[in-house]
Amino acid sequence: MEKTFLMVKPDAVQRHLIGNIVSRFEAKGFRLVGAKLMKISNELAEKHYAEHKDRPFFGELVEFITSGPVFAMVWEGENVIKTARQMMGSTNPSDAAPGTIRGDYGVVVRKNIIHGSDSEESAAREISLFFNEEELLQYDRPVDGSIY
Ligand code: DAT
Ligand code: MG
Repeated sequence: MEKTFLMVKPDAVQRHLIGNIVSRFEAKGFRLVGAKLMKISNELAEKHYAEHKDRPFFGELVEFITSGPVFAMVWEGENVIKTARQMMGSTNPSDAAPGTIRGDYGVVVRKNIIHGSDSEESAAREISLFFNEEELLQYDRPVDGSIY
């Protein structure tokens, strides 16, 4: 089953949005297979955002993502990578549709509430950066028979 890496960013942890965000993916029918509240080191932040290292906002981005606790998660489900990106909304909350997470809660691009992997390759890379294999669970849910 496809997996993606999602992370509630420090702004949204401070704003008590962890539960709301987790609820959306639970209600959708995706399965949570790993989660932890953690403080990201500078080294991990630079690896996670390596594709942006030459962008003018890279320093600010690393400073923000390391500024306080984040809630890191792995979710599983059919087409979860693409669907989670749609549920998050556009990168800039001012372009994000109402009903999406960024559209409902974000105002500016620097504090856009949530991260989500954008491809199978980035999902595999990001999951292995943030989680050990023992931290990812496999379990059955009777409700899956009503989702699939
Ligand atoms: P996404 O998080 O939607 O995958 P991205 O990978 O292009 O977006 O950028 C990573 C993060 O960097 C994004 O969530 C917020 C920040 N960011 C992107 N563009 C920015 C900009 N022009 N100014 C400041 N921060 C920006
Ligand atoms: Mg991205």
